[in-house]
Amino acid sequence: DTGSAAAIPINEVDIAYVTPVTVGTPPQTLMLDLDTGSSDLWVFSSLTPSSQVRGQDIYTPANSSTSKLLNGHTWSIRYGDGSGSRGTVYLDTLAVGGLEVKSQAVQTAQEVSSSFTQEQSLDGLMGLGFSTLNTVRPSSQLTFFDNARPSLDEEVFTADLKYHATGSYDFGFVDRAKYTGNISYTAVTESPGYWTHSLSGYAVGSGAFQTTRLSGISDTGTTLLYLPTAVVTAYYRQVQGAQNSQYYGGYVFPCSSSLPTFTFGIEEARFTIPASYINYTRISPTSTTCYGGLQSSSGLGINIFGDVALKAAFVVFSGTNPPRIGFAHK
Ligand code: 0ZP
Repeated sequence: DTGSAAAIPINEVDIAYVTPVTVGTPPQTLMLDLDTGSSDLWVFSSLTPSSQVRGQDIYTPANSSTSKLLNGHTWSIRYGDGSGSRGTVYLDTLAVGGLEVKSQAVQTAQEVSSSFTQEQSLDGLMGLGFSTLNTVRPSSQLTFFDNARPSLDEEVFTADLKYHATGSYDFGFVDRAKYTGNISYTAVTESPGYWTHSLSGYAVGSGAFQTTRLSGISDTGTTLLYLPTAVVTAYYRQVQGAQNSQYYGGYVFPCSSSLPTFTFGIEEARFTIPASYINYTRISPTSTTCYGGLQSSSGLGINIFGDVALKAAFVVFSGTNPPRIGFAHK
């Protein structure tokens, strides 16, 4: 089996991408953020207090003939950015782009943090990290990918995220039409449950490629690219007026400054992030100060290859044993 579904930016700066997912019988459609940095599938639901719901679509287990309460099970998650949610668990049929899993743990929110309430276009998350990260207690649950795996043509999913446009997630196949040349693979360590791998180095603009192993996680649920301070300072040294602003919580620069590209290595292959992706956004609609798409990872304790990097490539998450990740040009 295979599945293919859209990855739609939720705003004009690609802060996150959502994908239509159907839950239950008859199908209830929700727009979920497919997140390779976590492993919980949770949704706004009829159990979420109405004071915490502001325009999101919800899952109502009572309206699904295939829903079943997973008795005595609860979950609670906190993300890197401080947002969080918690609740109870149902088992139900879930489908993404035509690929169906019959007994998927669907974690129904009984409480969501205010940042979720404020994000109208995000109805929940679908974790695509390794199942070891799943927070359901007392027995942890499998991700959609792990549940679908036995029936997939190939043990893979791919992410084709696009700059200011709709891309796609595919399950069970690698679509030759979505990339050019070869796919460059590198080893993945799945502990503690992220898609952890290394970059073989980097270059700023037309500068020399610096060969150095940078370990981090490929995370579709993180908006920006977070790298070590030394790399980030080397980049912003090339940007007129750039400064690391305590006030804005990261590197900012005059929107009129010209930015270099940023190249990263996956083994022998090189991928270049266009300058436009790194000129992430204006601080406010009328400001002439812009916020960088490349930021320091020092506060996070981990390098994160987020959407700013991932959308520069076609990315293959391969669930083989051992797992690996592949990058191709597109
Ligand atoms: C984000 O990237 C935010 C966006 C965001 C956060 C902070 C500063 C930003 C500056 C400029 C632009 C974006 C920024 C994601 C986000 C997007 C859209 C709507 C949102 C509404 C509410 C909250 C976040 C929204 N967050 C990253 C993150 O936590 C990490 C980060 N922290 C960046 C600081 N900077 N991503 C998680 C998925 C998010 C959760 C998806 C919120 C959207 C909703 C995970 O992918 C991160 C992961 C790994 C961790 C080591 C970073 C994680 O927390 N996993 C949880 C498991 C627990 C491990 C068992």
